[in-house]
Amino acid sequence: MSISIPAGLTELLQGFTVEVLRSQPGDLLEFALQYFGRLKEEAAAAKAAAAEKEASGRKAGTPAPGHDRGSQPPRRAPPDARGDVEAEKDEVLETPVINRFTRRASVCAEAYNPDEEEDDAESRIIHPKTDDQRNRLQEACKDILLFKNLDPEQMSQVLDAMFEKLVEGGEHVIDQGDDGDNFYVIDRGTYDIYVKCDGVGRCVGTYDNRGSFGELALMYNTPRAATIIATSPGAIWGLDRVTFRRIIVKNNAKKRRMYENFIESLPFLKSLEVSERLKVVDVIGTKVYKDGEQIIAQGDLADSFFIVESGEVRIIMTRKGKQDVEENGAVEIARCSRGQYFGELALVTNKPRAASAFALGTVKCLVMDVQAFERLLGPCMEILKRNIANYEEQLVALFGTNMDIADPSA
Ligand code: 1OR
Ligand code: 1OR
Repeated sequence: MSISIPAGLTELLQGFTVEVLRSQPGDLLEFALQYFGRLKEEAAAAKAAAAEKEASGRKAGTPAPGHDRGSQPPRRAPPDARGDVEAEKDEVLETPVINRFTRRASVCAEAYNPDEEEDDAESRIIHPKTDDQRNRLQEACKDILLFKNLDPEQMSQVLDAMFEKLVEGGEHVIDQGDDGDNFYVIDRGTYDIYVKCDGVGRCVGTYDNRGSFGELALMYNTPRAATIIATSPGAIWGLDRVTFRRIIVKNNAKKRRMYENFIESLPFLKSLEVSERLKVVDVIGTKVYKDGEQIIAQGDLADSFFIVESGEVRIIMTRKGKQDVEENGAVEIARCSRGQYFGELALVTNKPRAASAFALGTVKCLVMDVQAFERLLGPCMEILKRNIANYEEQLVALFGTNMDIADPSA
C-alpha cells in the first residue's frame, strides 16, 4: 500500500520543529496550538492583503507594510511610523504576539534567534501610553542598572515596548521553575523573593517600591530562579522576552567586551569562576557622578554596591557631637580609586550606610544591586569581611573608641 504525503506537510513539520528547537517551550502542546494558529492567521491575512492589493490596484512588487515578512511570525510595527489606515491593517494582522499575562509557553513570537536578529524596525513592539504612564515609567526606569548602558535610541525602544501590569497583594508575579516571558521593572508595591531549598520556599529578600526582576531566565534561557510574590497592591512594567533579548542581551555582549578585562583584574573577585565574573558584568550598570556629587548618604538604607571604574571617591563619616573632627563632625576616612569598591558594608551587615561617599572630580562607577550582590558575590564574602574587620581596627585608631560603624549617631 502506498501512502501519499500531502504537499507541504514536510515543510510544515520542519518549520515547526525548528521553532520548537529555537524557543525550547515549556509546554509543547500550548506552543503547537499557538504556532499553527498563527500560521493560519498569517495565511488568512496574506490572502486578504493580496485581495486588497489587487482591489486597490497597488503597483506589483510593493507589498503592504506588515505583509511582507515571508515565513516570519507577525510582529508589531510602530503605528506612529505609518498612517492610521496602515496601522489598522496591522491590527487585523496582529495575532497575540506576546500575551503579556501568560507565561513562557505563549511566547512563540520568539520564532527567531534574538542573537541573530537584525535590528529591524518592523520588529518593534509599541504599547501606547498616557502622559501619566510615560512619566511614571521614566521615573521607574531611571535607576535600572540593566538600562544604564543603552544608547538613547535603544532606551526609547525599550520604553515603547514596556506595558503596565497591575498586581494584587498575594499575586505570584513569577513562579520559580517557569519559563521566562517578561522582565519587570517595579512602579510601586512591595514584593517578596522566595527561593526553594530542598523543596521548601524561603523568603530571601524583598523589593520595596523600586528595582527590577525577571532578567535571569531571559538572559540565560533558564527556568525562573525565584518566585516573586506581591505583598501589597502594586504596578509593574513588563518588557517582553523578544525585545529584552534583542536589546538588553545584545548590549550585554558589548558590555562584556568592555568590562571583562577590568572585572578579571579585580583582586576581591578572584574567588569567582570566570563564568561567574561574566555574570557580574551582565548585571552591572555604569553611573557617572559629577565633581562633589553625593553617591551614597550615611544613614540611608542600602540597595547597591559600587566599584570605581575611574576618578576618585571620598568616604566621609559623620559622628554627632564630635568636635575633634571637622566643624560639622565629618571626617574623611578613606578614598577609593579605580578598581576599589565601596558600599558593601551595609549590604553585608544589613544596616544603614556607615558613611557617605562623594565624587572627587568626575567619577564613573560600576553598580550592582543588592540582589545581584547577594546572588553572585557569596564566594567573595571572606575577602569582603576581612576588609570590614580592618574598618573596625581603623575606627578604633581614628576615633579612639569602638562603635557600631553602621550607626552614624553613635
Ligand atoms: P528570573 O528570570 O530567574 C526570578 O525570575 C527573578 O528573581 C530572577 O530572574 C531575579 O531577577 C530575581 N536568586 C535568583 N533570582 C533572584 C534572586 C536570587 N533575587 C532576586 N531574584 N537570590 C536572592 C538574592 C537576594 C539568591 C538566592 C540564593
Ligand atoms: P556602606 O555600605 O556602609 C559607606 O557605605 C561605605 O564606606 C562603606 O559601606 C564602606 O564601603 C566604605 N568604615 C566604614 N566604611 C568605610 C570605611 C570605614 N572605609 C570605607 N568605607 N573605615 C575606614 C577604614 C580605612 C573605618 C572608619 C574609620
